Amino acid sequence: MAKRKGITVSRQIMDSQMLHPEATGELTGLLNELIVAGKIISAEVNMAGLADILGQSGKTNIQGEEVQKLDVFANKTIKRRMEQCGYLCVMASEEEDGIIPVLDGYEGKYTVAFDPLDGSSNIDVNVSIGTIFSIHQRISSGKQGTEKDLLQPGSRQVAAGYIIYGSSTMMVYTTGDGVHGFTLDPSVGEFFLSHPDIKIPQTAKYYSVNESYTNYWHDSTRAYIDYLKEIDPATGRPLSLRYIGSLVADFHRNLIKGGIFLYVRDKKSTDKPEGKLRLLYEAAPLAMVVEQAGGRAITDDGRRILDIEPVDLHQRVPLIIGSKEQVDIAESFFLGKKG
Ligand code: AHM
Ligand code: MG
Repeated sequence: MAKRKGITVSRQIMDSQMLHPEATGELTGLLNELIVAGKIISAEVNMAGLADILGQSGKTNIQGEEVQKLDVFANKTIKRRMEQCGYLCVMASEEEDGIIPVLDGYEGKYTVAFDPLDGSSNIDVNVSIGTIFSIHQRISSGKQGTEKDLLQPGSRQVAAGYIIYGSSTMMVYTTGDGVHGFTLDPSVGEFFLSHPDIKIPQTAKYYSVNESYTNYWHDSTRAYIDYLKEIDPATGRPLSLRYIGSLVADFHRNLIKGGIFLYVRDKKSTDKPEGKLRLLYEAAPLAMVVEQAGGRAITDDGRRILDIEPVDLHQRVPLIIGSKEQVDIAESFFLGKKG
């Protein structure tokens, strides 16, 4: 149950709009539309065990992965709400190949890139999954937006965040003035402020990596993960491994408790030379959230995720993200200064 502080997410968004006299209310409107989409998806996710919607639709997305029915539902729900909200000029979804236009006559000044249901391989086993979003201001000047509007670095995001469908549904977002977390109270259908001004603990308690890839790891990855298993004199124990395989859920736990998540390049990555995760739909929005919460997000060659200039809507990127102190240590291993 949400800690009832009485502040709804809409109120909070409105309050931060007030801090910017130049604001037109369009970003507020856009976030509110995303919240409605999130509530609809949340209801559907909660019903999934009951309704005959579970299982796979038999199609694959452009990444060649199985698309499950709830992914399709989440994708459609967000698209339909967004295409006529009047605040967007163009969209992109992890589930679709090209850019998604908005309805004629409804063009606005923002773009949104979204992963409609991240961690979808976990749907039918009741593990937390989530919707991730990234918002930019358009840079093109025509009527409809273009791909160029979406291919902007994460440092230019005006808002980013996620909705996690877990034991409760939460929305975590930033508009560049800290990170705020809201919990959905299903009895009234409202998100209430439950985690004001989230700060990620500087020291990590957990590490999240798919250890089954050990045999493919480069020496630097192996040396770093071995280091994490050494006894920390400060705590008398190693870091604990927690890996759900659902990025939003792994990220969220580490954000609240302190931790580091890694999905880096390995020796086997011939089909995915840059790792698995996508810059626009996963890495960049979570990087904005983590930095706003006092953490760090980099690649395995030390580049700041938010500085990367995207060249492709679906480009993948190696990701190291989490508590600052721990990302700093990881960086020294990956850059060959330790290990
Ligand atoms: P998805 O967007 O198709 O669900 O894939 C992304 C997911 C992430 O949520 C998760 O971190 C990762 O894939 C897990 O991959 P792996 O099974 O290789 O560990
Ligand atoms: Mg995903």
